[in-house]
Amino acid sequence: MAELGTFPPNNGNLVPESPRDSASAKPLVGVIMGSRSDWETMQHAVQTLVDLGVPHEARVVSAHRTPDLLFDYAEAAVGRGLKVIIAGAGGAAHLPGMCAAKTRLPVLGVPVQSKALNGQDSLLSIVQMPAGIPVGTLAIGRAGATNAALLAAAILANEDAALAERLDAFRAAQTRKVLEDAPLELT
Ligand code: RP5
Repeated sequence: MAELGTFPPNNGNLVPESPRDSASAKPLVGVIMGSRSDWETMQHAVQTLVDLGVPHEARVVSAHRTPDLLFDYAEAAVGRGLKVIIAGAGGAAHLPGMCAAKTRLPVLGVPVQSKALNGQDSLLSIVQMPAGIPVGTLAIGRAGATNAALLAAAILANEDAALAERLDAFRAAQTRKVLEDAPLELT
């Protein structure tokens, strides 16, 4: 299992090490975030991808502090074989939108919970895209990061029967756990 507590292991690239993914698996999902400080949130996206055996990479790419790197990353994404990009950022969260402006890949935006405005700034920065350049915007914080990974897996599962089975199994296990933890007696 990859060590997910700190970022970044392996010089900025988090290599998947679940039983289903070899360390050399070509990444299908790119997880990018505006700052190392976003890792606390974005590790939940990465953990979910690890759990589902989805080959991925994780990198810090900032729309404001490393704009050229962002353009290079987004422009190269299709050619590198990525299928989905998950972009998390907080505050003036322009990373998902600018990434989407430079690639036709589906971009899923995760608003990181900011200290100043609790993530409402992040959410509105990401969600209010002009028609023509879509970003699929998730919830603020951990739930959004987890769901971005599940959504990325669902997109990939359309063309990957084994992943579809793992996703179905995850959902069934989740349902079972909720029912076992809080059985409801109907009278
Ligand atoms: C954004 O600014 C990042 O996505 C992060 O959420 C926020 C604060 O960054 P740091 O000052 O913690 O590096 O670009």
